[in-house]
Amino acid sequence: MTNVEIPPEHPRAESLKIREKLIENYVNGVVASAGLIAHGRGEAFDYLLGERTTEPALKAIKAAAAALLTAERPVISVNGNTAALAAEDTVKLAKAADAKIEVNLFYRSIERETAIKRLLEKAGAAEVLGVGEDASARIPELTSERRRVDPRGILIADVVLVPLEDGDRTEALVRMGKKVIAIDLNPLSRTAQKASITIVDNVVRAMPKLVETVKKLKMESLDKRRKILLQFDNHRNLAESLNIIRERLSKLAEEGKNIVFGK
Ligand code: PTJ
Repeated sequence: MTNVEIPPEHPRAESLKIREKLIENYVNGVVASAGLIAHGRGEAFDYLLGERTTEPALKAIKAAAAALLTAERPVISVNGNTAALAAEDTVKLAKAADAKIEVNLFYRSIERETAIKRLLEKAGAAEVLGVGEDASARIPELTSERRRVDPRGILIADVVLVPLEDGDRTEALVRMGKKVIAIDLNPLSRTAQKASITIVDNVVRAMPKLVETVKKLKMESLDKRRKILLQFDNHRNLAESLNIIRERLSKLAEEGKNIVFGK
C-alpha cells in the first residue's frame, strides 16, 4: 500500500483509487514500470472521451461479445495492467464465454508471470496458461517477449481478447488469421487501428459491461450473434469515437468557461 488516504468527496476520487491500485500492484510486482506510464496515456484519452462508455464503445462491446460466443477457441490475454485493474472481471468473462486465460507480457519475467497468475487465481481462475515453460510456442515474425505463447492457448485460438496491447502483436495475431478484440482508450493507437474489434473505453468500465453483454447474448441464437458481427465495421466505429472527441472539444472550446478537466 502507498499509505495515501483518498477523501471520498475528492472530485477525482475514483480516478485516484485506480491509480493507487496500479501503484500497489507495481509494488507487488504485477504491473511493469512502463505500465504506470501507459496508464497516464490512457487517462488523457479518457478525459477527452468524457470518462464514460460511449455509444461506439457499447457497439464494439456487443460485437466483441458476439465474437467471443461464436469462437471455437477464445482466449483472454492478460498483462500487468489488466490483472491489476480487472482480475475479477477477467475470470467472470472467461467463465461466461468459456474462454481460456493466458498471461502474456511485453516485459516478461517469471516473477511477474507468477505474481499475475496468483492474482488471477485469487480472483477465482481455475487455470492460467502461458506461465514459464508453458509459453513454449512462438508467434512468427514477432521479436518482443510477447511472441512467447502457450500452445494450448493463444497459439491455437481463433479469437483473442487483448486489453491494453501493443500494435506489433495485434498485427501479428491478425496475420495469423485470428480475430483480435482490443480494449484501448486511444482510438489512434496502432493496436486500435489494427484490431478486428476495438473497444475504445477504459478496461475498468469495459470489462464488466462485456461480461454482462456476453451473459445476455448467450440467450440469443447463433444467427443473431453472426448478424451482429457482420454488421460491425471497426473503422467506422473508430471514426465515431474520434468524432465524439472532436465534438466534445468543440463544444467545450465554444463554451470557453467553467471547463474543469479534473486534477
Ligand atoms: O504488463 P506488460 O509487461 O505486458 O506491459 C504492459 C504495457 C501496458 C506497459 C505495454 O503493453 C505497453 O507498453 O503498452 P502501450 O504501448 O503503452 O499501450 C498501452 C495502451 O493502452 C495505450 O494506447 C493507452 O492509451 C491504453 N490504456 C492505458 N490504460 C488504459 C488503456 N486502455 C484502456 N483502459 C485503460 N485503463
